[in-house]
Amino acid sequence: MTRPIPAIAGTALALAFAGAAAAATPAPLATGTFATASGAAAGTATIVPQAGGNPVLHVKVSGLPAGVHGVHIHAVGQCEGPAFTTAGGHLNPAGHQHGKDNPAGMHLGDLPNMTVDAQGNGELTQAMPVDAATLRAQLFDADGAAVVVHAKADDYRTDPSGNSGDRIACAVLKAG
Ligand SMILES: [Cu+2]
Ligand SMILES: [Zn+2]
Repeated sequence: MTRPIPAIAGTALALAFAGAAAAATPAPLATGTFATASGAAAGTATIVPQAGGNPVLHVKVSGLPAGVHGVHIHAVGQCEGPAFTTAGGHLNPAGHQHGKDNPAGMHLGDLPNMTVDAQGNGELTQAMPVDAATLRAQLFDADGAAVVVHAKADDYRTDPSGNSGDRIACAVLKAG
């Protein structure tokens, strides 16, 4: 009866490796795929939980106009082009005004501007100001949530949307 012992040890080792892999790359809290006003695929939004810290949002876009663009989490998970007004206003459970530079700000959904390069590519990484459980509850309420990219830069101050102009890409956030 020597065979079961190495078999059990091997299983334990495999589980240990699986656990380490899971800790290194946790399952996303939320994911979404951007579409432009004309319906073209334009990249992804992912929110990933962090060990010992708040979740981090990562936006990666392609095929968008070069320049500096406002990006926000909006309060409704509906992206009906071309205007994407169905996504509602900024995610704002605390009833604040818009923008980190606004004395009465900011919205939970407010994010830094994203620069899109001459090839149409842009990336944004931002730690969220709340923990995973709080964010999950706010994103996945009855009407969901979406990430929106705007035509112009967000001035971080002007209510309700930082003068960031038209909505040019939108991604409905889905759990996991
Ligand atoms: Cu917005
Ligand atoms: Zn806002």
